[in-house]
Amino acid sequence: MNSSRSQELFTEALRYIPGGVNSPVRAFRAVGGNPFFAQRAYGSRVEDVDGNVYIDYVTTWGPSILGHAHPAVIAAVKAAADRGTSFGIPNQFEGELARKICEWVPSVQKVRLTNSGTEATMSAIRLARGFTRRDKIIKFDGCYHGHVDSLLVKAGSGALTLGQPDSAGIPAALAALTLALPFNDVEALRFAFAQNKNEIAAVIVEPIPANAGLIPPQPGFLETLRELCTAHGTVLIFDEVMTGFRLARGGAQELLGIQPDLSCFGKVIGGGLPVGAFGGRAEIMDQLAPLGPVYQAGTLSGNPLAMAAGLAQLKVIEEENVFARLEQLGAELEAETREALKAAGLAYSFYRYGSMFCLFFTPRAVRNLDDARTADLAHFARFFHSLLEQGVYIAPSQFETGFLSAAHTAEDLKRTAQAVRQALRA
Ligand code: HOZ
Repeated sequence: MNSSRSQELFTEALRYIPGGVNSPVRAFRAVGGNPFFAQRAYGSRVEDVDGNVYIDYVTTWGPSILGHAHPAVIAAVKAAADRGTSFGIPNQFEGELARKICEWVPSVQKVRLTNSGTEATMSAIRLARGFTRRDKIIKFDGCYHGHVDSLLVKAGSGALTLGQPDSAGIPAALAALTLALPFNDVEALRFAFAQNKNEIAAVIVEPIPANAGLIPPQPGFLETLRELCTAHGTVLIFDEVMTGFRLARGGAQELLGIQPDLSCFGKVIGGGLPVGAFGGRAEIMDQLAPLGPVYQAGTLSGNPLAMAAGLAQLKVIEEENVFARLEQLGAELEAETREALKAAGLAYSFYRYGSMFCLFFTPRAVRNLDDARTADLAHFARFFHSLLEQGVYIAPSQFETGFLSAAHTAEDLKRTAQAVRQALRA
């Protein structure tokens, strides 16, 4: 496989960009080698600058739920761009997307749009602190909520991939306000609430953690969390940046039947353009400026291009019954992967919700970060490179989730299954 142009571009990028990338997990550090550089992407495929074409299971880390460059999304962006790329003045698209979010996610009565998931979680935490007038927050080991100071404690995703779940540069005094607990551990949760009575402003959680692989919540865990938050006047924040508008109309909270007080979104609602959103109970959201004392802002928030792309994508999801198609594709991929594991004599753990999936290179049932960390990372790295050689691209980290799009075909899945069988022997 020729990668000479990618190598040239990476060498050049290294001179001007730290590590040559604008987000660390892209750097291939966990799997070895250098990243390829994308030239274009369409449907289920991404093509690199050397002309290699891959079946893509990263899908720009989740946003491209319809596949890359879906005609409806591209047309909407072009039409919006013709009218101006940014106004810094309210525009009609913002209201339309806000209404859609509130309609699809019943726990969200009001919503504010941001430029990224990180901005959404950062703002939701500030809002919860302002609303409760408390300082401490609880998060869970391995959950990743963007690169927010107070949330980069035992974080997942790129931070975990590089073995740095706690970032340098975060004042100890700030980190001390974040209590990090093991996911799925009801006793630890009860203990933390009992030890910090009237002090916990918020609990933030990925209801289905998808940034340390994909970890299923155990029955009763999120239910107990909901009860404790209600009993203690603590704001429950679901980070649905990954799962929102992907697992169901109402995201993981619909699937699991639990309503948070606030939710954070991103990815799918921007159709591949920079976007984020946080929303929830009106009495909490109304604490935001200009109505209330909690400040939050953004020059490009509600950007017309991002809004138009997101609206176009949601429209197609609605009209084309996309969740049903994704479930069918996901079930097929799961069946093929389980067959391949059996053929290879490997008892590795595989988890899937709709179009999100993860193969953990460990036979252990994965319920929390410690379980995820038992994965054989060297075997994962060999698997990754074998797949890449065979034209299949998955995230270059064991601690990320795979995504299917509606553009993936039965033929794609068949080719992928063959590649997986071979890669498992690597
Ligand atoms: N898991 C990250 C998004 N939720 C990957 C994207 C990145 O860090 O660049």
